[in-house]
Amino acid sequence: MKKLSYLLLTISLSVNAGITQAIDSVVSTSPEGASVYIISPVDGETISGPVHILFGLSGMGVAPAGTVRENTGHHHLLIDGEALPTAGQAMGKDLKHFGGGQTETKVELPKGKHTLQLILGNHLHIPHNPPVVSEEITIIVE
Ligand SMILES: [Cu+2]
Repeated sequence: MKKLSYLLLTISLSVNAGITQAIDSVVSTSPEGASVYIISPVDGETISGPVHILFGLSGMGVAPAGTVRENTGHHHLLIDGEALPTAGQAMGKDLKHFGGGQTETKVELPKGKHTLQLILGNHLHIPHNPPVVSEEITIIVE
């Protein structure tokens, strides 16, 4: 009986290890001090016409979606988002993905107040751990 329970314990430990490994392989870690930020426009800026947004990243590199490389990711833009994406899950269509490795974009926004925020995602569009998220800025389109 003692042998059997030892065997069961061994099996359950290796199953747990397998699950932890699977989670580790989809969520990428981010290095300490990594940050993403919106270079332009600046918080509170009033803009007429299309909004040209420049993305900044420090402490990490940009890599296209699908590219597995340590300490890299691609940008995701949240426009007028109410909540940040869920940790450990691929980001969906409520954000704009820049899977080609782009570091800027031009968007047409209706007149009024809008918020912009950047979130870095790994090769599978999953936020890093800890998440690399910019400050949310507010702009006015006229
Ligand atoms: Cu993505």
